[in-house]
Amino acid sequence: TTVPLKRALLSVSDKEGLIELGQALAARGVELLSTGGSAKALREAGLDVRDVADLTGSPEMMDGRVKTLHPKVHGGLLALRDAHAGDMEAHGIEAIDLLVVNLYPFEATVASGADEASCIENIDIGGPAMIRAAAKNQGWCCVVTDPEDYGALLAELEANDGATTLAFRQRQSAIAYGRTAAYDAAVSTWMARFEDTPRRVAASARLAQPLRYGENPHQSAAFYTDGSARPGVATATQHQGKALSYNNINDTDAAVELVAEFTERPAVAIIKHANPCGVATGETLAEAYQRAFDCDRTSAFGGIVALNGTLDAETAELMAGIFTEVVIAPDATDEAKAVFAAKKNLRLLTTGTLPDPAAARRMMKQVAGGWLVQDHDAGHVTESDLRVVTKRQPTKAQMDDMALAWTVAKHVKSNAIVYAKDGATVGIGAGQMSRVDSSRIAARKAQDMAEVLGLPETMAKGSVVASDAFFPFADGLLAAAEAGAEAVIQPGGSMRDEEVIAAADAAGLAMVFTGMRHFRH
Ligand code: 93A
Repeated sequence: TTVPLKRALLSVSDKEGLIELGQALAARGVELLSTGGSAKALREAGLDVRDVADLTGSPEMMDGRVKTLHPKVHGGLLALRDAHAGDMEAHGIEAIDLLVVNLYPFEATVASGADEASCIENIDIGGPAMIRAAAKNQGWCCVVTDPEDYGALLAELEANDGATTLAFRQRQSAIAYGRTAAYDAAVSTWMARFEDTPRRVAASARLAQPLRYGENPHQSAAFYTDGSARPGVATATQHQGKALSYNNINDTDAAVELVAEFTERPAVAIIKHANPCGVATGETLAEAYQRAFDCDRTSAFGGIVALNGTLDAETAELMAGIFTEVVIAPDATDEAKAVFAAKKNLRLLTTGTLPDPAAARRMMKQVAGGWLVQDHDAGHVTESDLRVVTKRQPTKAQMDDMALAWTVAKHVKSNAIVYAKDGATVGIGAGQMSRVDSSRIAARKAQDMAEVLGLPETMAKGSVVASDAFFPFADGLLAAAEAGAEAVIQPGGSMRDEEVIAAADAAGLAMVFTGMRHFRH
């Protein structure tokens, strides 16, 4: 089952490590076959190379669209050296024992924002065809699709006297089919970009980082990126601190996606266990941070903080005062970085810009035996979508606070209840099985923080409240009114809307309906 390596075909777009590989193979007496650019690079390094066009007797044509699509190439890759010996002899086919191919950079071309013609030209046809052929013929042929595996290949040859073992070829075949599958998934996803229904799942996942463990230490885990250029946790630059954990990545994502919803004023979101425990806007980021922190100082301990603007020294000083796991911002000043430098365990990440919350993308959730796929919740209501349903009209300040509370509620696990006042959340209730419990928890938080801050009455006094889905009964609403809320924003649409509106009127509340729900589970 070991096959001595006599002839190799090298055809690579990413030329990294090509020369060294060519030299090492040549030193073992391997005959090198190669295509246009790869052959040129090898020749320039002084290596003896045979052009594929010379093997096939057919020149590269159509701007390279057809260069290796030929029976002499595919026969050489696919032939069973014993069973097909007759055919090989009859058609003058020479066995190819090793295929080294990496593909036209389709994903990178799409990510660079190139025009459609360039994207299409970067769909590799000959490369995947050869990869699949060589990978199928694993009994005889070895395939390598990633420069990162060149070292392993050379070690294999070294260990086996210039031959490859079946075990190695099987491993390489699995990698190879993984690569062509991901490649075709990326092409399919791109081609489906005009479709509005999520029919196909992007499977162009790339291992970004093995993680020490998953949600818990007994679960192994890894982080995969989808190759998209979306600014955020997957593409951020880490400036200091140890590697992010599974939970850190999950929370950091929640933080940056939430804060990106705020573009008009400096804003800060603090996340714990994927839920916000404080979100605030302010004149400055420092003010926004302080107010977000004051929403729930207890939970903010060990939290993840996202900012919508450049982290400055003043804000960094405030954050350095308590234990914070991760800070993520579009950028950070040198002074801010200097403040954090002393905090070895704090991770600082910058994203360059903020992600666009309105950008279309798909979300996937795995269930046993399958995946649920849906559009990302880019739902957004503007003031003109809102319907005032109570006798009392909300004030301008209440409208602003309701907009904030509603936006935050979209990022809180259901059932979500969010109290807000003067541009900051003052109580958040998340993830309860009953809405009235979420309401009570949020109210309780507002009360507790008032005590911590030494205020005479609850932080929710004179606040507004947002509910991510309708109040099915008046009880949740009345609990909010009792807690101090004076205006309510909610989707509406309950069978008992009339009863709920009457209760709001009786309690002297202003209430608006959004007509849109923001479940998040
Ligand atoms: O245009 S192709 O789809 N047609 C082919 O016949 C073909 N053969 C190899 N692309 C083809 N390739 C690709 O060319 C390889 O996958 C590799 O990415 C690239 C190497 O070209 P060069 O050696 O000219 O730089």
